[in-house]
Amino acid sequence: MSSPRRVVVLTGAGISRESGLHTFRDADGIWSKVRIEDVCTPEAFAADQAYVHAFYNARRAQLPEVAPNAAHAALARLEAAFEGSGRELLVVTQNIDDLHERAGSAHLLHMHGELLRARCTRCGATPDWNGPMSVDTPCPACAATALRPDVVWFGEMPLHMDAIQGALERCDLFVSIGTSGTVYPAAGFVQIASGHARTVELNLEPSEGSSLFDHSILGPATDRVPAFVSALLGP
Ligand code: BJW
Repeated sequence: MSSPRRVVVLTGAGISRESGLHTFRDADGIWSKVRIEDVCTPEAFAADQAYVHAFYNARRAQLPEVAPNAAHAALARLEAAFEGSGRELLVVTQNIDDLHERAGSAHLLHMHGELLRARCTRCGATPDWNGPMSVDTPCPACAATALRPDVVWFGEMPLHMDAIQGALERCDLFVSIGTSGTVYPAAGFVQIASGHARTVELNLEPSEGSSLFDHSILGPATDRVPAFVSALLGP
């Protein structure tokens, strides 16, 4: 494998599955228990804030019970190995958990937001958030009771899109890990990178856009990601 200099890795819920967090669209996934339209749109939040807060409070409360796995650790190892070598790794995650940062990834963008952050719909503050949130919780910046989870719902613009677009246009290797390739704009990243970059998918099963990748490596992330990183770094 030739040595890439600028790598973009996109991760999805599959990378955190073996840490104990459910994916969305697998048979036992979140959307098998909760309706997307009840929790994952601005309209759902407007209709029943307490229900949406409860959904995210439960997921936030799960975070201390789970730990990064070997796949998260391998990506942090790759970033550390690139440090000072003139090579770059950017991890773009669709996940709102904090497992990449707990594994040690620092060059990381959360395009669908973060569970551990709130957003005030009145003043725009985005404070760190560790506990539960409710319709009565005051914003620490302006005291308005107008907080929501700082996550990206359907119909909303994902975060950091300019930085992500630029990195995709510059990269020479694009790797997609543990995502079904059903949600845009992330599902279209492979097409932005194709042509100038090698594209590789690491997933349990072929994703929706599998045929768009140069290579598809199937299997559990905790096995395939460390092996892929080791091959990339060489002996
Ligand atoms: C393993 C594994 C193991 C399991 N090892 N692998 C019609 C056509 C095209 C687009 C649209 C359309 N109508 C509307 C749209 C746009 C819409 C969209 O894409 N809809 C589709 C459903 C059709 N997108 C949006 O609205 C987005 N915004 C937007 O487009 O703004 C306009 C814009 C225009 C131009 C440029 C930029 C923007 C916003 C999308 C927001 C998504 N939000 C969520 C919730 C976030 C908060 C939360 O977590 O609650 O994000 S939905 C949910 O899906 C979450 C995820 O990040 C996202 C992707 O899911 P992911 O990660 O792929 O999980 P799964 O479960 O789907 O797949 C897991 C995979 O792992 C599977 O393949 C397994 O096999 C695998 N796996 N175990 C390795 N051990």
